[in-house]
Order: sequence, then structure tokens, then C-alpha cells
Amino acid sequence: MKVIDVAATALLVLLPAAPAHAHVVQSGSELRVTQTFSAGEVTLVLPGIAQAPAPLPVSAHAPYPIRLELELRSLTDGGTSTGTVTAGSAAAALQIQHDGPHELRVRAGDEVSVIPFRVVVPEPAGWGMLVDGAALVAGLLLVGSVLATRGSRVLAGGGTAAAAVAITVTLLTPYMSANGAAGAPETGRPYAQARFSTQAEPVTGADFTLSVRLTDGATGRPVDDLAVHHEAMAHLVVTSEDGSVFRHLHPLRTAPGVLAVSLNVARPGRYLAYLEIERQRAGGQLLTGEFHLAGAVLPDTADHDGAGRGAIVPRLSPAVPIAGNPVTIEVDTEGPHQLWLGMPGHLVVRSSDGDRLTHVHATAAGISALRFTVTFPEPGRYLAWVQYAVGDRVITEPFTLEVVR
Ligand SMILES: [Cu+2]
Repeated sequence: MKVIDVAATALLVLLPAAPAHAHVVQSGSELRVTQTFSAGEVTLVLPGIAQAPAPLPVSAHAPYPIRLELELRSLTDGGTSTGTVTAGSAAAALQIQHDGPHELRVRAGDEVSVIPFRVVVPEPAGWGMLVDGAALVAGLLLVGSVLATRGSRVLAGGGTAAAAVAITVTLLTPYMSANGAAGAPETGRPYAQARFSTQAEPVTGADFTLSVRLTDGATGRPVDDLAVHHEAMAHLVVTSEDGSVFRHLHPLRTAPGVLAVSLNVARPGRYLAYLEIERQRAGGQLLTGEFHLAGAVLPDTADHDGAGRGAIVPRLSPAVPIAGNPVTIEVDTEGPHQLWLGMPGHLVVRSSDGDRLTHVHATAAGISALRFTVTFPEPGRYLAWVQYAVGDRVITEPFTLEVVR
């Protein structure tokens, strides 16, 4: 029965080696990356390709005609391909020469971000033959072991082993590529540490840059293995301490381990920032920081800032949320909702003191309603923001919740 043991062991070891699909351009799946430039949000779409060399038509989606200069660079040989794309117009005709690690440099005016990704193409026939050969050898060994042993129990066991071998081959074939997409099995990474910073003394009404420097908690090296999740490399929520200002942004990767975003807000005071990241082959992490804004109170710069809290009336079940128990929250949307960041709707909830932040996704509750389920850990007052897309607009609606013991 040694073959069965070997097959089972191989399956266990190889399963975690399947790479996350984030950051990978491969046949049958597109890579969508949303980023916040000072002009606004843009989603870049890189289609999957089935072979290399191949054209890589990169398109941009935004509710305004932002123009981006693109430069695709292979990290294997330094070869480049350049083009421009305007949101809503024809795709940029970039060219992929071969598989492996690449960077896409995106420039909008004087803002530049660099998106790392890997091109994975289906294996050439040679590798397939090797896999088939291994399966054949395993099969022969299996048959040998079955013949050498007696009893129907062994035959049943042999069937299990054959299935295990078959599954292993299926999993391996797309992943065990020559360009190392699978790599060594790894599970988990040390926590990332984040340092949030702004230029000296940002003031209301003036553009400033919020930067986040990510370092690995164990090695101190820049964290540069962010996985695209929910269509962005990182999701950043910025709120004023009183909750009157809210931004959900997707910072640009300006250097290894450095994310940056341009901001302009109308209210001075203390601001709290929350960054959601996922490292490749690791779980998600929420990193927090704060900064301070000087200056006078100005007219609101975003339609959901300031006034408007309480403008929508969510339907809660139970009507009074209890700490530790899930509550269902239903809201009506301004029109038929569409997917935004891959989801029908997003709900961001912050404790009034800013110590806790939760981000949950909606299920559709009809064409023009969303349903969320949230569990509040502690009683108290919570500030909530519902976000969804109607047409090409992202709508943000704030409301407040009281959670009892
Ligand atoms: Cu986001």
C-alpha cells in the first residue's frame, strides 16, 4: 500500500502550492486593478493571454476621460512595450514577449504607479508529456501493488489512490510552470507594519499626499508582495475623527513597499486611516494610522461629506442591534445597483472612537436594494457608510447605528 501513501502525501503537499490568482495574467482570467489618481478612480483591465508572444490590449475604465501613459516591462530581460489609453476609449496595444514577472508603469499627469504582475501561459506539450509520464509510472506502480496484494479492500484502496493521482496531475498541470508560478509551498507571512505620513502640515483645501510605507515585521524589508483583492492592491479608508469626512481610496504603488494617494479635504482636525491589504499566499490585514490637518473649515468637497448623515434610513433586523449578534441591514439604492470592486455593495463601519473598523460586502436584495450582515463586537455608537455603483457613479451614504449590550 506504499503507492497510496505516496499519492496521498503528494496531494497534501501540493494543494497549498496552487498560487493565488491575484497579480497573474493568464488564460481565461483578466486582471482588474483599481487605482485612485488625483483626477479620480480608474480601473485598468489586463486580459488573460493563452500564449506568448501575444498582444496585450490594456483598457481603462473611469467615469471621465482620463488619459494614461503605459509602459510594460519584463523583469526577465528588461524588454518594454509602451502605449496610451484613455478611459472609455480603445485599449492600448501593448505586447507581451514571454511569460514571467512584469511591471506595468501607469502615468497620469505627474502621478506614476507601478503594478507588478506575472504572466502565466499554458505549458508547452513537453511538460504535459512529462506529467503524463509520471502518471503512467504511478499507475503502473499502483497496478503492481494491487496485483501483489490480495483482497477486495485493497482494490477499493487502489481506486482511491488512482483518483488521488488523477487529481494531483490536474492541479499540477496549470500551475507547475517553467516560469515558477507555483514556487515553493508557503503558508503565511509575518505581519506587515505600516507607517502613514503626510508632507509637513497639510491644510484644508490644498492637495496633499498621504503615503504608507509597508515593512515586513520580521525582516524589516519593504512589503512588495501585495495581492490584488477586490480589484485593488490595497483599500484605504480615511475618515475625520468626527466621521464627517469619508474617503475610500486605492493608493498608487509608487515604489516597492510604498503606497501613496493624493487627498484634498475641507475640514481640519485629526484623521484616522485604515489600510486593507493581502499579501500573496497570506491572509488579509488591517493597518491603521492617523494624521492631522490644519486650516479653516471650507465648503464640503465631496457630496457625502458633512451634511447627509442620516439621510438614508436603513432597515435593521433586529431593529436594535445587540453586541456580539449578527444584524441584517437593508438599504434602498438610488437606482439599479451595479458591481463595484467586484461586489454589489460595500458597507464600512467604524466605532465612534475610531478603534474598530469593519468592511463587509452586500448581497443584492432586489434591483435597487442591498442587504448586509454585520456583527458589532461591543455596544456603542457606530458610524456607517454604504457604498455602491449606479451607472458609472459610486454613491456613498452615511448613517449612524446604536448597538446595545
Ligand atoms: Cu476599496
